[in-house]
Amino acid sequence: MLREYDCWLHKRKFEIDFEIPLFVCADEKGLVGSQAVKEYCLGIKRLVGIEPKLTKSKDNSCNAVYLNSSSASSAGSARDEFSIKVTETQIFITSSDENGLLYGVFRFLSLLSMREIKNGFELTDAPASSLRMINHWDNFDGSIERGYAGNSLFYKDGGFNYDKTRIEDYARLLASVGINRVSINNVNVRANAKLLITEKYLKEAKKLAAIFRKFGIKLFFSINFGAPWSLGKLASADPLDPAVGQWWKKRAELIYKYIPDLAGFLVKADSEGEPGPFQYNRTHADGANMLAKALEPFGGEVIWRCFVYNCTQDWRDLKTDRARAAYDHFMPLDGSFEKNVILQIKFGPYDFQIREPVAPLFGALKKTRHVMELQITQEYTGHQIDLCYLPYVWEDILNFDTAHGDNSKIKDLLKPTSTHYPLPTNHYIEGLAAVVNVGLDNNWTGHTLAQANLYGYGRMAWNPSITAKTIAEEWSALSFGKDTGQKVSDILLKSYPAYEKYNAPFGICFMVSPNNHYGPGIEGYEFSRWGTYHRADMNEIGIDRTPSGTGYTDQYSPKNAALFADAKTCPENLILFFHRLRYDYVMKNGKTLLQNIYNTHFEGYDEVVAMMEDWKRLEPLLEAEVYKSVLSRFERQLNNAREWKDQINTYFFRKTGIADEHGRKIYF
Ligand code: GCW
Repeated sequence: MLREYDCWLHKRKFEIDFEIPLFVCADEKGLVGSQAVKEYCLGIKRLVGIEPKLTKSKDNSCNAVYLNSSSASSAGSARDEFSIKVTETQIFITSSDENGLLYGVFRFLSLLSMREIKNGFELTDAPASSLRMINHWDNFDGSIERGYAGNSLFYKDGGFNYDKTRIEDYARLLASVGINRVSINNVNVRANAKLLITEKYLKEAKKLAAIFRKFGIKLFFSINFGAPWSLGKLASADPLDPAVGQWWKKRAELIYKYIPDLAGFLVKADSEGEPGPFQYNRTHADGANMLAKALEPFGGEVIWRCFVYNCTQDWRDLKTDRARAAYDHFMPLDGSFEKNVILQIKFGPYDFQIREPVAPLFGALKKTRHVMELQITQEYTGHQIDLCYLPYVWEDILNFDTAHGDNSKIKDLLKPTSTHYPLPTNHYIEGLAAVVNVGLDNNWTGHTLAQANLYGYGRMAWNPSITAKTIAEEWSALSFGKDTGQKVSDILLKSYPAYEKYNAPFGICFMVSPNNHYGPGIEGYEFSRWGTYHRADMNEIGIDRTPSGTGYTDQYSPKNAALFADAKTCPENLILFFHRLRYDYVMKNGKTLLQNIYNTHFEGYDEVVAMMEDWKRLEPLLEAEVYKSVLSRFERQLNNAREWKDQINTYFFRKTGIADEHGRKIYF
């Protein structure tokens, strides 16, 4: 097995310059607590080459590492919190709950690996959010919707089929960065996946849940809202029909017999053709609440996605604005959801585009529990062929100030909940969910450097104030050692700006080739039903989303509404999301919009050339397999960047007839 498989939990690769006590004192009886102890021993063996010995000691008198998840000193501490304390002869990793101990152990191991553990080291840390979730879009036939790293880890040929060790390794990776929830099947619940909630598959799901459980991870199932009629043969799936509610209650009873700690259901309803409450003229609160009542007796939660929009728009319709949809549907329902309903809102109003504004529901929703959805799998960001380090843009998202009151940045709104069913009396964001980028490829993520995106997601969900730079340095040091790591980290940080520059310009979105979403397709969505138009003509491009246009800007707080509505104050990386502009519009650097489009596209391509050169210089420092596999991805990325650059530049040159002021080659 190649090293890439170990990701950031690498086997001994470089020297650890701290002397670790060889005894471990622990008396953990719980499932997760004893796993934490096991992980400690495995981790030390991995990093130092020696397996520590377990011992029990009543007092703290040994030269040892003490692991304790019922530490009195941290009573009253936050959920999942841990403390690490290092003295000359002893190490204490303590917490007040078992998950906290597991997270403390993993953090200690990574700090040790990064050579940051020394005598006197102390750290207390707790996550900023309660829900740190991974969404799988895995289908039962083994395929993964928008998956770019091989087939599903869980399914094959219509049912469960997995390598137990691999799942355990996966759960370890996730827990090591603080993930505590995983939805295991695609939100588009089709074919045999509809049967996941039947006995045949529940028996299997139970075994999978047992593997994740040890690592403090609970499962969600994606369910099909139409199940009462498609599976249960009822006349409808109308959420207000008592027979439908009853059907779900019975179903929940059955499910919880197999998995008593199932976290709940994840639901995509009335979205891109999936069934939902609109079919019965009911609201999304009616739909979500009906399911919530079925899960409530078991402590389950319903995560209800807000990705609801008209996907059969006529491109001739200039009034409907897809960007408005989530807010228009869900804002009026604020306060009408059950206590165990959590809305899951994509970070932007469209769909995981390279640059979108943060969705206006954040900060505005006051009485409804909610989380933010990100996409780690690189659907629109280069399919894990192109290098695109996503924490770079997540940092921007987390730093966005919703301007709804004080301390209203997304990262400030992320707060852990203290009880199982917190009352939604505030507008806090309870956590993050993200569509994952893993599959059966040996290195998990197709592009080895895309492992940084998975790592980074976990770290940011735990601590939204951490910077993309810090994460890049951590991940690179853990994966390549500190010195080589620094150089890899520099490449990661260059990758997002480069990708953004050769992609659709200035927040215009959706110039990607239709359906598969890799490479340019400048008018690919222009005359289709998906509601994502740029409406470029010979003079202008973009949608006017100000009050004189679709009025989308008014969904923001007054401060942001004004900021976005004025082209002069609107951030330029989003200017074409909000405004319809002439090509001769003069941007802040004194150049026209058109010239800026040309410039960024030439630059983006050149930056890929430069990243590839940087990578080539690392050859002597890297394992040959990693070096070669990443290099071959850079070669493909270069072709892609070239297509983007040339097609975009040619497109605008043909529309406008205005040449590049530097006379660079544009094809026409
Ligand atoms: O981005 C779009 C994808 C679909 C996906 C959908 C969603 C699971 O193209 O493949 O379906 O979003 O988020 O539901």
